[in-house]
Amino acid sequence: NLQQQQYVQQIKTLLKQKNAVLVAHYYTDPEIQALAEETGGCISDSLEMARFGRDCEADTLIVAGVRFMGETAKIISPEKTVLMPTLEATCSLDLGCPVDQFSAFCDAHPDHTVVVYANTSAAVKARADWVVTSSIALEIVEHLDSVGEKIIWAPDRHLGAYIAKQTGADMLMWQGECIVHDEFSAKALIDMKHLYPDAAVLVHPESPASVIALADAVGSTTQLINAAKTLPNSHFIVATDRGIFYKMQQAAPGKILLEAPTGGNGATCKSCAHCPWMAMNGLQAIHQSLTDSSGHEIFVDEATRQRALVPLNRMLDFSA
Ligand code: CIZ
Ligand code: SF4
Repeated sequence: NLQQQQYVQQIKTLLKQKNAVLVAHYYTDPEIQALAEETGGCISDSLEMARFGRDCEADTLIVAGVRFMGETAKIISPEKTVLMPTLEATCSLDLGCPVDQFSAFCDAHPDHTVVVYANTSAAVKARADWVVTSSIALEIVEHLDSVGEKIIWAPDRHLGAYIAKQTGADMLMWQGECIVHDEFSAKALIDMKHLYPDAAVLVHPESPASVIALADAVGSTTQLINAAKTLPNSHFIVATDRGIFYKMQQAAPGKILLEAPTGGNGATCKSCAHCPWMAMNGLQAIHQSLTDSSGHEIFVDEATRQRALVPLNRMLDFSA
């Protein structure tokens, strides 16, 4: 509509004026991803968002995603101003892993290497030996296992269980979950597969093991987009946030993309395959962050930043 178009035009002007760039996650709404694309920003997973933010020339990063993504950007690019459309956009994995409890858990198992998912606060990262994202978790845990390390894994229990199964690594699990992926239902998915017998099932490993067991491809957002590009099927049933359809459809034009079913129906599912915090990244909020940055800027205290940078750089160097 007209108001949306006005926001888009004004945001484009403001991005130029402030030498700012829009860095958007695959799970944000399609108009946000389209704007990132049109303005030379980036649309990606959390690992690539961080890398893009570090390597681009902009003075200011507008991180359209959830809070841990803004913090990660600030940790590795302290000289840049990092703004978020809203600082209220959090993540159930981050919320479910408070640093005090997590530190006590680590202290109780001092002989373990601490591996945390990127979906955590800066303070939790500061307590870790390694940070991983879902696109690189398997390789890093495989490596740690091969050199005989015992692992504390936090916070996503489904992703942790999947990696433990794939690698055979010794992993002590924190019991967190993503409210979006945790809702996908194996029972409903089996029914749906009967309706679309030729569809390939693409599953993000934050989903329950029973859903992963039905997958033709399991992987991070980037890996699932690649699977849609490569697999010959005409239909895909996709068990991750539906925001991914924007890029997946570009990568696999002409293919039919279907949302995997959640346990509830439209009236009872909690997140209905779209993260409520990702959904807070609207055009109006982006516009506001560019016109008045107060209440939009990410700060990480310097001692925490320096400690969190070590395990983050380990991941970036490992994946380089
Ligand atoms: O579920 C998320 O928040 C994901 C997949 C983040 C990421 O690594 O891109
Ligand atoms: Fe967190 Fe899940 Fe939302 Fe990703 S989709 S930000 S893991 S709650």
